[in-house]
Amino acid sequence: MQFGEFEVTENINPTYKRINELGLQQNIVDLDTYGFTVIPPEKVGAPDGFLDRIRDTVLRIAKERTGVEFKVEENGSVGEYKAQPQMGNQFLLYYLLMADRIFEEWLMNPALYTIGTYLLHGQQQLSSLVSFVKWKSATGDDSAFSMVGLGLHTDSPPDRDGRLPACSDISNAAYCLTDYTEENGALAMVPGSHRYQRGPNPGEGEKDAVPVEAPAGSVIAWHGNTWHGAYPKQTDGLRLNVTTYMCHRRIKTQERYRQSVTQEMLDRNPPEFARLLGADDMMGWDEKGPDLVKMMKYMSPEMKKRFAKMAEARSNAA
Ligand SMILES: O=C(O)CCC(=O)C(=O)O
Ligand SMILES: [Fe+2]
Repeated sequence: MQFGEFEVTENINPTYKRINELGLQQNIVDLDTYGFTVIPPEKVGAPDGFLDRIRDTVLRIAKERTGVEFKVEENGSVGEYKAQPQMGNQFLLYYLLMADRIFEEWLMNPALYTIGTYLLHGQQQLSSLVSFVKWKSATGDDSAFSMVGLGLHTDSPPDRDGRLPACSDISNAAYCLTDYTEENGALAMVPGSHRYQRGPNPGEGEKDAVPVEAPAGSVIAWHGNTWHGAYPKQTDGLRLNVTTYMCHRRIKTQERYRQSVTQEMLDRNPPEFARLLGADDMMGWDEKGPDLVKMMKYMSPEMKKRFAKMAEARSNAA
């Protein structure tokens, strides 16, 4: 018997092997047990100079969208930035995959891809790729999205009654572009809360939260049901990240990549990229009906096999 080779789990076997090859076993145990993990820079394995390049790119886009020059060691300003939510000491740069090719490179980072594939069983689509640009609040009001305290919340969207599914529908991961310490506004996580199957009530979980400290170049990954928020930024300078939020393909994505990804982007990347961008997803058709040709072109190898078997069974029956 060989783990990683079972026939019935053929769609997840490559992920199982990749976890071992990349040395991510402990991170998987952390995620399953506590609902979050920190992947250190050496396991993130980005190429030399990548961290500086992506940080410079984020700062350039921040300038383009706000009209303000940004430096990591200086506090920022919202400038002319109009996107929601409007807050005094931070903004989110949305829709980054369409803003620069470096984010295509990041999306295919093996550690990031493997963790997302594990949490969403290979069924993930990119929901959003954003950067949180944050600095010290001049007024002391620092909570994300104007929530109280640490701003604890879940990323999985609850149903209208506030309940969450038992499985993970969402995986999220912050690539830290600056050091995360409690004083610098680290993420706050409530260990084990991914199993509660609901979000926190106002104030609930605050005393159980822990700061997730990690040096620049780390990836902090979490299960969509984990209660999390952020500590107030108390030091001068920026806290920067690139946050890659994935959802199960049966859920609506936050950003509209499936509709806007270009054929050129699909052609210059591996088939896994196309599936992350929903190229095999035919939902949302018009009077012409579903685009079956495109779906067949980009569907996973396992699904192709299942389709071939169905076609064979049909021809045998005829
Ligand atoms: O970094 C923060 O302030 C909060 C981040 C967060 O909640 C998220 O990325 O889902
Ligand atoms: Fe969140």
